Amino acid sequence: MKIYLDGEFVSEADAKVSVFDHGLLYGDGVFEGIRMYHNRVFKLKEHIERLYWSAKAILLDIPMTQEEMIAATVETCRQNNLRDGYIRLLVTRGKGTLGLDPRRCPKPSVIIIAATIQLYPEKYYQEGLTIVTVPTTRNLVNSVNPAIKSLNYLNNILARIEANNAGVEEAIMLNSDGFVAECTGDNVFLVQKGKLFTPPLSAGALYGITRNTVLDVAKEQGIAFAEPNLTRYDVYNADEMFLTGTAAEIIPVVKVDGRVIGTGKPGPVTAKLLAGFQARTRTDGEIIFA
Ligand code: PXG
Repeated sequence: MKIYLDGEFVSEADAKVSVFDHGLLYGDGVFEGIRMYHNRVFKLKEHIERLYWSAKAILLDIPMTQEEMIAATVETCRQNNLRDGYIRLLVTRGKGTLGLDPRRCPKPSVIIIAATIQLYPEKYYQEGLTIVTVPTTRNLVNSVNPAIKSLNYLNNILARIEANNAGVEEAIMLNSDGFVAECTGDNVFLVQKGKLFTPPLSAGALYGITRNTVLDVAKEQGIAFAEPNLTRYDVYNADEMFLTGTAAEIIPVVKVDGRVIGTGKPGPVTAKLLAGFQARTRTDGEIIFA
C-alpha cells in the first residue's frame, strides 16, 4: 500500500506521524471519507469542498489548493491500482507542543489512504437494519458544530458504544432540543405518504454528500421532499426509513426502539432512490485511469 503523506508516497511502514501531532493529542484536524466506484472517485469535488469548509471553520490552513488536493487524491488511487474502494483523507493540525495552542503547530499534515472497504453485511440491505435512539446528545452547533467533519469523533463513538450495548449497528442521535439530528456516521431519511423527509442541517445533521445526492435523485424522480424538525414520534410513524452515508450508501431501517417501521420490510421509495443513487455512481466523479 502506498500512502500519500505531505506530498510524497510512502509505504505503510513509513507512513508515520509524530506523537506531538495535535491530530493525535487533541483530535485537532479534519477528514473526509470518500468512495471510488467503477474507476471514478465519486463526488470528489464536493468532498474536497466540504474538507476546506471544515478546515476554515477550525482556522486550519491546508497547504494545498483544492485542485492540488483533488489531483493528489486521484493519484493515490492510481498508485494503489484501485478503481473501487474507500479513501480516508485527513488534515491534522500537525506537530506542535504538549500545550493545546494551535499556533505552536507550524505545518499541517496531509494524509491520503486509499483502500478497499468493509461494507455492512448484505442481509441488512435485504432485510433492513434495527436501530435505537441513544442518550448521548449530538454536539451543539455552538460547541463543536456537527457540520465540521473533525478528527474528534468521540460524540459519535459514545453513541456508537450505546448502540453496540443495545446489540445494534447504528444509533439515532437527538439534538439538545430532542429533535432527530443524525446517526453516528449516517444521515436519516423518512418516507411518509410518498414524501421524503430529512432533518435540517440546523438540527445537527452533517451536510452529507450522500444526503445531497439522494435529494438530487428525489428531485429527478419527482419525489417531493422537505427538511422539517423531526421527532422520534415522526420516526416511529414513518412508512419507510433509511440512512445515507458514504460507507452505507442507502440502507433501509425497519425497527427503531422496538417499533416496527411501516411494513417491517425495506420499502418501494427506498428501492427507487437506491437505484437512482447507484446509477449516479457510474457517471459521477473524477476518472482514475483514463
Ligand atoms: N453524519 C456523520 C456524523 C458522518 O460521519 C455522514 C453523516 C454521512 O455523510 P456522507 O457525506 O458520507 O454522505 C457521515 C459520514 C465509516 C464512515 O467508516 C463514516 C462516514 C463516512 C465514511 C465512512 O463509518 N460518515
